Amino acid sequence: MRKITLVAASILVLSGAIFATVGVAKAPMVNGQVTKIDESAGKITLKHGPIKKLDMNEGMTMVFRVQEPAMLKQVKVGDKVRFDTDRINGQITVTKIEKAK
Ligand SMILES: [Cu+2]
Repeated sequence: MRKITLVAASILVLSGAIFATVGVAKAPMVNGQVTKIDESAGKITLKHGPIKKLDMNEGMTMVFRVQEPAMLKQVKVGDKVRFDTDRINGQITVTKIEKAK
């Protein structure tokens, strides 16, 4: 009986992890506007709305690192954008960015 309980518990934990992963993947992109681009530093300044997964509950303007330098060529200052972020090596990093349609 104890074995069955253990298996059931493992399945519950596993499916929880899968749902959490899918949830992150489906998280909507954040709306923002480019206010500055620093290609030599690989950084972009974005005015953005709340980003719940980074505990930013209010909009603000801040500097982000970009995952790929080429991302800085896809947008220019003044562009309205949609972007996604993650903490990579402890640094808040833009992982995806596109012009808002
Ligand atoms: Cu912020």
